[in-house]
Amino acid sequence: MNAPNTFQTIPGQDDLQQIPRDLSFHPSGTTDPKVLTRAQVEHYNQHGYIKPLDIFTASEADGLRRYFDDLLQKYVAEGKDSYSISSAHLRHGRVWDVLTNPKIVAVVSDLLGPSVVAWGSHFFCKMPKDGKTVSWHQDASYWPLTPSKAVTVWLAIDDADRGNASMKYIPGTQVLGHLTYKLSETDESNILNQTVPEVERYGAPVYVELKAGQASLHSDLLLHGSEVNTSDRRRCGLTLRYTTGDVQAHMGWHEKGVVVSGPPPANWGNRPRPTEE
Ligand SMILES: O=C(O)CCC(=O)C(=O)O
Repeated sequence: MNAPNTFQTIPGQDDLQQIPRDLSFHPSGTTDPKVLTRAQVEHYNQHGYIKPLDIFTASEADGLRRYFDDLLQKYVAEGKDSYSISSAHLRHGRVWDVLTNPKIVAVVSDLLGPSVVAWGSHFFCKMPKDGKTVSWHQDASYWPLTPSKAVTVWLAIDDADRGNASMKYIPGTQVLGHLTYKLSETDESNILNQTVPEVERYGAPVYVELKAGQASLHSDLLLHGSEVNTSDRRRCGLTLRYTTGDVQAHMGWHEKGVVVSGPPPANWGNRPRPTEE
């Protein structure tokens, strides 16, 4: 039987609650990073994120944006919306290439160590004035993975700034464990379905302003979200997700895996590059 190439973006609450998960922060133990500085590794451990990272040149970023424009047009023509392109590396060779890009893998390996599995790719594309938010949440809360050792590289496809609803983080919240959340209210117009309330008690937000081709990186336990895009400019980011080979994936999520560093772990799949661009 062929491995699946689509997955539910938001697993059911009941399914998640049945999985015993260790949702505690695992700091990076790297003392001798190859591409990051020690200060960046330390910043990740203390604050839960690193930004900005220069990944693609302006002309490479331009090529990627044009690729995404075409891809989005195809999805929209099929009646899908600008947040629907998820697990894209299982269907689109060009996204698989970005997920396995050596420059990005080197950054992630500096934090996670020698065994790294790439397993997620989802475009969060905020169209101008589309009214959608991403409410404050922790990624690990949604994922059937244990222990919580995943990091996200958020690659800017468009320039992202406060004006067009860049992401925002609450620094240091990755060490607080699994925070209490409520299911989001309809009027939040949340792209996901959980909201951590009253986040002011955890500190002030930091806004993740990036040029197209730059990236930020955050822990799966860091509180983050983004507001409504009230501008006339699109704000698209490609989220790329990575974890270590010892992490157990439930609900069949091991089938999303692409081994990008180290020997293939027995508990993960290793998906080849799709032929479709
Ligand atoms: O792009 C956004 O606005 C939110 C992205 C997000 O929640 C994530 O990277 O996990």
